[in-house]
Amino acid sequence: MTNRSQQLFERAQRHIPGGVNSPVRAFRSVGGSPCFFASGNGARVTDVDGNSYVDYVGSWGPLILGHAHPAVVAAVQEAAAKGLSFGAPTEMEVEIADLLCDLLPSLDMVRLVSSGTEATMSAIRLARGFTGRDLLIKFEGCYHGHSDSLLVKAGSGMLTFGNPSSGGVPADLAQHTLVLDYNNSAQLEQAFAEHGSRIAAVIVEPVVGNMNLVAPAAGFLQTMRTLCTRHGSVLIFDEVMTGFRVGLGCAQGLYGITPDLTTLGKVIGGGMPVGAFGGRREIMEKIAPLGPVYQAGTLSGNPVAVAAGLATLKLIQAPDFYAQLEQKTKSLCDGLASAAEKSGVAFSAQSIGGMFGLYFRRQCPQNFAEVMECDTAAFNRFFHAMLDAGHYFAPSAFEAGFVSAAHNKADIATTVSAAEEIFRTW
Ligand code: KE4
Repeated sequence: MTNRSQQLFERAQRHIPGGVNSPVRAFRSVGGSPCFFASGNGARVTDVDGNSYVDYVGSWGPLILGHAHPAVVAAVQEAAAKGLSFGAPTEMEVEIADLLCDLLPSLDMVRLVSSGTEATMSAIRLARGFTGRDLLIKFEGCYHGHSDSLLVKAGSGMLTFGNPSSGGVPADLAQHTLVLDYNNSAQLEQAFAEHGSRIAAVIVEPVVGNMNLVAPAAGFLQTMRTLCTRHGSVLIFDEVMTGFRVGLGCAQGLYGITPDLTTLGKVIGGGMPVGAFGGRREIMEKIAPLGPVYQAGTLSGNPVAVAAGLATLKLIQAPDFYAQLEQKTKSLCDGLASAAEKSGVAFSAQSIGGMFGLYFRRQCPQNFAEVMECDTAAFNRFFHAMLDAGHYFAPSAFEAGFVSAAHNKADIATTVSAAEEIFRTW
């Protein structure tokens, strides 16, 4: 007897490619068919069959306050009742721009868009327009959304330019992107030695969340900063995931590195579609209508979405917000790691702020090659066993997980004891 999620998935596949509106939701890397969720409340989600789960995905990061936070819902309802969209400036857009520039010293100016992809796509075009250069450096395992210049995989040789990693991306566009190894400072220095005067920008996840969680090695981000400054290239911190997730100052505050441009998303929309890019005034003034770099959006700065973002950004400024979030996330990781150790399972875990990585590998991976050594079959087995026990983790071994302010000690404890049970019979 198929359950309602499975019935809906069957039906969804008739008119939606893969039955989903974003590929990772399809459970293809973990197997099985996806849960269709009916509602969320705080740390929990409930699927259409009435099964409840402690949620460690949080819509891939936005729900740092948990599901349906009353203040966020009320702000959305109040804004919606005044009209859903105007295609004209509104006061709340000024309020959120001022707040973002207050919270992030590197932001002199900021432009709102509707997704992280739009933010990074626009930031790259802006960096190219500002420098008059074409070349872009990204790092293998980092994901910055699905614009063409970023769907590129490493070329054949260590420093050869990229090839498309997706259908539909022109090879001669991919040729302008150089894909390097994350945490390899020597390789980055070599790339600048060879191409420095042609490099428009380096874009990086300052803490990677898209090959599972990988932390920056000591000196890696500083090397990037030094090289970009020396060669007049734009350093873009893609903080769509880390922004207000790893701390109130984002990753740039945590590591003390000032990027030239920052991209944001997820948390700044509180679950509604908001992205942003911003940075140094002399760069941002190149954006239309001030400058020659075009960028636009019908729903950019949408008042209902911005209302959710503003409500979220206000609540994360509460005293101890991040200290408590960090403590809960760390206790989840420590609990899972000790559960695995008790049963001799090759497992490691780490957290930075409110995001975490789980690895079926004895040590936390420090680069893409080490991530690829993780036992994904073991992860997939863990994923489904935890799902059956009522704990929803990211349906891929190559994604970070997220804890919210709504998770309490009891939630973390039940998750850890469920894992203990599973590892006991591993
Ligand atoms: P969106 O276009 O999905 O809003 O943002 C793209 C993006 C940009 N930069 C970073 C660092 C990101 O993590 C993302 C999106 N993250 C994925 C999770 N791995 C979103 C989930 C999905 O693709 O459905």
